[in-house]
Amino acid sequence: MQRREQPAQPLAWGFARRHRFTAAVALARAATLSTLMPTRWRQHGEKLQPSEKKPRPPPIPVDSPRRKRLLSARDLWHAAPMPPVHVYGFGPSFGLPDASPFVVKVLTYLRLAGIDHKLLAGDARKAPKGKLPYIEDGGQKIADSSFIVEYLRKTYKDLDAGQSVAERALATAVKSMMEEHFYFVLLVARWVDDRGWQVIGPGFGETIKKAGVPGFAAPFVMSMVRKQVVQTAHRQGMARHSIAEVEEIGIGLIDALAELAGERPYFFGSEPRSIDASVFPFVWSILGTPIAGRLQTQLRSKANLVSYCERIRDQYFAPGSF
Ligand SMILES: N[C@@H](CCC(=O)N[C@@H](CS)C(=O)NCC(=O)O)C(=O)O
Repeated sequence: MQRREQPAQPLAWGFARRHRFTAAVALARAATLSTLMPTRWRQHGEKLQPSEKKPRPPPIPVDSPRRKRLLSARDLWHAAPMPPVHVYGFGPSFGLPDASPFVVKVLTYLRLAGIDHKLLAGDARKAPKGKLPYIEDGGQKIADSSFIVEYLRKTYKDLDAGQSVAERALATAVKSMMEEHFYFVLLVARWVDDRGWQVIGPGFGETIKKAGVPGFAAPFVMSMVRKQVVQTAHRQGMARHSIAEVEEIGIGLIDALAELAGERPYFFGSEPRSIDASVFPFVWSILGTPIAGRLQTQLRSKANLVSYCERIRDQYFAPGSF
């Protein structure tokens, strides 16, 4: 195929046509930059010399009053009191700060460790795991008493620092014994055994009325919740035993606890540890709630556990402090 003849044109014209877009862009850039550039730069068409830039402020002398003022503001910021940890529970019961031993466990850790906190009425239906307690701290919610204690140990004060491996292992075993075994003995004594229900039922009725359940509906809600709790204890297995058998189990656990606790002020000696937060609430729940039965009689016969409980109660839960 033959090429078409191109008309002859000057060399400069061809160059201008080929580069017209590049030229237009360069012109536009220059126009924009010239309006944005500082006057001096525009006038001279060069960058500001370092000497013309805003000079760096001189360093603040170490012992100047201004430096001291700045430092003390920083120290104040760090030393400013933390807002209290918010603990959500059910509410006080029979002179105990809460009906739930797990809520009392969290309060016990907070008090043994000297962490500022506030106890508030919670709603298990709105709790992150559908159970109380949970806490709110620094904008985050933490549920389950054991995870809460872990959080408090890491964030505020570790009561178990320096604990031996053997003590740690024993603490894990005793914690499980109280929270996963003795708890269900307590549950049956309160909710399944009619003697227990007659004592705690009215207090529970008041709690649900305070939570907004109208008076006429309270008996219905109470019996519904009681049925649910009995069902839970039945599924777990404890409520399948007779009341006498459950009391036997409870007595065995109380005896074991009394042996392990010895005569020490706290479970492991003269200093409180996190295990005290798992033992004390269950002992206090039995001794403090006026449910006549073999569990309370057995616990009262253990002088070391009674004085352990009274010592922690009097020192950390003085009347009016919750
Ligand atoms: N493992 C949980 C147990 C807490 C728990 O069982 N809470 C009970 C009261 S003692 C509860 O909130 N029950 C309400 C429900 O199940 O709806 C913890 O350690 O916090």
